[in-house]
Parts: sequence; C-alpha cells; structure tokens
Amino acid sequence: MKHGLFYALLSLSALFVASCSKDADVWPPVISGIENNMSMIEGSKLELTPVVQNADNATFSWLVDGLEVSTAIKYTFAPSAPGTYVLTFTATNSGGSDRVALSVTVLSKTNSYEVPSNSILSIDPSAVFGNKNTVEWTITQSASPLHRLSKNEEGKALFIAAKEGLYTVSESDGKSAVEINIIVTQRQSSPYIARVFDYLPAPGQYVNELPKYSEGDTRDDMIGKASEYLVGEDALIITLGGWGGYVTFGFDHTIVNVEGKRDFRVLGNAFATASSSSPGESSEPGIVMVAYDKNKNGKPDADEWYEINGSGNFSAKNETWYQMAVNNNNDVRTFRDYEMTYFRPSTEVQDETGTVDNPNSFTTISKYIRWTDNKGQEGYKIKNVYHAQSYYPAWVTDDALTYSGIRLADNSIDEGGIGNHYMLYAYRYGYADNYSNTDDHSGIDIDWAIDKNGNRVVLPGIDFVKVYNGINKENGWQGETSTEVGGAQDLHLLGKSIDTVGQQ
Ligand SMILES: [Ca+2]
Ligand SMILES: [Ca+2]
Ligand SMILES: [Ca+2]
Ligand SMILES: [Ca+2]
Repeated sequence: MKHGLFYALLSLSALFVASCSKDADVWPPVISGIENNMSMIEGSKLELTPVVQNADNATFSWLVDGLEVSTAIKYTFAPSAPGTYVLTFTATNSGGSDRVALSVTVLSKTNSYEVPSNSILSIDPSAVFGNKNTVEWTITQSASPLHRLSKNEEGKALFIAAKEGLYTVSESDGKSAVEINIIVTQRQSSPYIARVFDYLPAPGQYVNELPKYSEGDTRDDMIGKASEYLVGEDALIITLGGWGGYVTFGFDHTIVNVEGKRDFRVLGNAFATASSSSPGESSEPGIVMVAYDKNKNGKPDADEWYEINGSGNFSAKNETWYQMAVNNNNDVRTFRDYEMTYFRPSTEVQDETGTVDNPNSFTTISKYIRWTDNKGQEGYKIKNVYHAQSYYPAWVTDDALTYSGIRLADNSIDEGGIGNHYMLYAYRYGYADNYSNTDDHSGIDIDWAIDKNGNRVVLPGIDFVKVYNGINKENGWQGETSTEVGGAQDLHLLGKSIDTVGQQ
C-alpha cells in the first residue's frame, strides 16, 4: 500500500512537472504523509497533517464528499455518523497542483454497560446522532422477557430488567446504528414493601386502631407503626379511613414495567361473592399513584407522581353496576379536582343510644365529624356502636384536615333497602382493595400510568406507591367506605404472569 501510494505520488508529481508550464521556475506542490484508506471509531477525531513540498505561496482545499470544508493545510475530521466518507486534499501554487484522495470508514461504536437487576440504567444518545429526538432504541436480544426499554423526554433510553444476563439494544437514527451491550447482574430484592414514607388516614371507624395509636405518638411514630404493619411478607392491615386518607410506601428495588403484563398489586381485604349481581361486595377502591426514583436518592421527594388510570378515574359510566347506582340515586359523579376538609369532633361522648343488635339504631353520635368539600357540599361522619375510640387521627394537632385528589362515583347500594345490607361493587381494574388479593384484577399494570395532564406515560418501572381512598360514603351500620392496605407485591419477582387489559 505504502509503496503503491509512493509510486502513485511520484507519477502524479512527474505528470504535473511535465504538464504544468504556467510558471516553469516554480516547482508544483507535492503531497505526502497521508494514507489513502483509513478507519476511525465514531465520536473520535482524525487529525490530518499532510506533508507538502514546495508549499510556499500555495493554497489548499479539503473536500468531504465533494463539499469544501477547509482551506488550511491541516484538517480535523469529526464525522457526525458512521459510514464511509471520501476526503480530497488539493495543494496549488503557480507552478501547478497536487491532489490526494482518501477514503475514511467511520465505524459504529459498541457501548457496554453493567447494571444490577431491578435498577434503571439511563443511556444518553450517542454523540454521533445530531438530533437526539430522532434516535430510536430497540431491544435486539434479551435474556428474559421481564425487562423494559423506554425513552424519556430528553431522548435518553431507560432500561431495566428483573433477570440477569446479556441484553442488547440498538440505537439508530434510521441511517446508522450503535449496538449497546447491557450485562445485568442479579441482585437479591424483596417482592414486598420495604419502607413506609408517609401515612395519614382521614377520619374513620378504624383510625387509631389500625395501626394502634398510643398516648403521645407523633406522626413519625405512626408512620413507623404503619411500617411495622406493612413491611415484608407477613403484613397486617392498616386503614386509610375516609375519602382522601393515604399511605406512601416503597420497595428495595424498582418494579419492572413488563410490557403487556400487570406488574404489582396492593393487598387489601376486599372479597366477592359469586352470587352477587355484579362483581364485588366489599370493594373500597383506593386510587393508586406511582413514581420512580429519578434522582436516585431512595426517597419519593422530587420525583414526579403519576396516576394509575383506573377504570373509573374519569367516569364510572362503563362500570357494570353503573345503571344500578343511577337507579339507586347514588352520587355517580367523578371529580378529578376534589378537596375535602374534616373538622375535629367537638365531643367523643355519645348522645344517642345505639344498639349492636338493631341495624337501624347503630348510631351513637349522628353529627360527629363535620366535613365540607370544594363542590359546596357538607355533611357529618357518624360515630357507631362498634367503635368507641376517636375516629379523628389522635396524633394530629390541627383542628382540620384537608385532602385532595380524585373522588370516584359511589359504588355502594343498600340491597336490603333499609340500611342493613350495603353491597360495595367492584370497579373493573386499576385500584387497591377493590378485588380480592388472589384475583387477577387486583393486579396493576404500570402502563396505565398517566401524567398530571392526563397523557399516557411509559415508565420503565416504579419504586414508590401512594394509595388514597377514592370513595366518600357512609354505609349504614357497616360504616364509611375506607380502603384497607395490607402489603404489596412485585408480581414479577413472585413469578406471577398476569396479562393486562386494554383501557376503556
Ligand atoms: Ca406492565
Ligand atoms: Ca427520589
Ligand atoms: Ca374498610
Ligand atoms: Ca376493605
């Protein structure tokens, strides 16, 4: 090759010497010192420093694929994408000119990453792709179907897998591609709740009991108690109280949002009887919010919360029991901007004589806890004969508690007609404490997530869950509708494969 180039240059020079007669006293330039065929890795730079004899008073020109890119003697080639480029360098003086053409092959770079299982790997688009928004990421090989690759608003790829092994991803702008190898190493993770971050039930008949309040407990103490109840496999039930009451918890890993599958479930105590005219019987749907730990500090702080768009989050019209509820004069409106304030009760001393045996006289205080909402409504929570403790969170020092969120349509109907047999019908999907823990419909697909503007988002996985009671309803002697939470499960780590359902 070098000899060939040498003789080619010699003969070119000889040709110029022989043919250029413009200025017989000036020797034409002679170029050497660059190879004809070169290769480089994309993203790198190639310094081209030709040696030019007789360079005094010469002019220079560099062309890349026919377009002039420089008139200096040296040129730094920094291609924007892989491919083959033809570069031409010409040196000219009054005695003639010399020209060298070279071919440069720009190779795709193969990137490699290593990441533990159930952990999000964020990959920046390669520098070779000018427009990051045109970059598409696709999985080309996977060690397990329990993975997810998504693209965030900055054009970055977010990858996560639940199982160890080699995964390959292709990054492409349609013209050229970069191969990315991802080695996933296995990390031991608990499928259950690892930590409770916040807990504040709204007033309700099990408040101060589940979990148990002790004199002097602070909010942090009660969050600690909620944690003792909820963490791990053998979790116990806590109450969220009336509408708006909530709990926020997290896992020791990121739950993978496997495409087409439900990913986790929040355990409750809902059950259903086969004889009921519509699914459900004790469904107390808790709205589910999710987040992933974007700033990777282990806490749900600056991370954005997304709403799991359960079947009734915008309207209950498609629920199986909707017409029954309309016929029963239920409040079937759905409020997405609901706010409700509960006021500390002025007394805990009963002023009515309720009896356990008579379902029509279960009340001990009718005007117990006053509430107002942002829709101009107001009412009272009653105190019943079954629960004598205060229904207002005893550790709260404020005299009023305000909650905000979605208020679902009322799903409960008094089948007995005399206030003694309320059936709480199930929403179709997307809630906590709505279907029994063993029913597939208690499974949540992270792909049901929507952002604060109602737009669907594709999350690679989630670290944090918030659940709040979505229903404001008193059900006679059965008491208020109050979501219970009794743990949560990462379905993939438990080897449960539950298909999702399309949203409608
Ligand atoms: Ca999923
Ligand atoms: Ca965080
Ligand atoms: Ca309940
Ligand atoms: Ca329940």
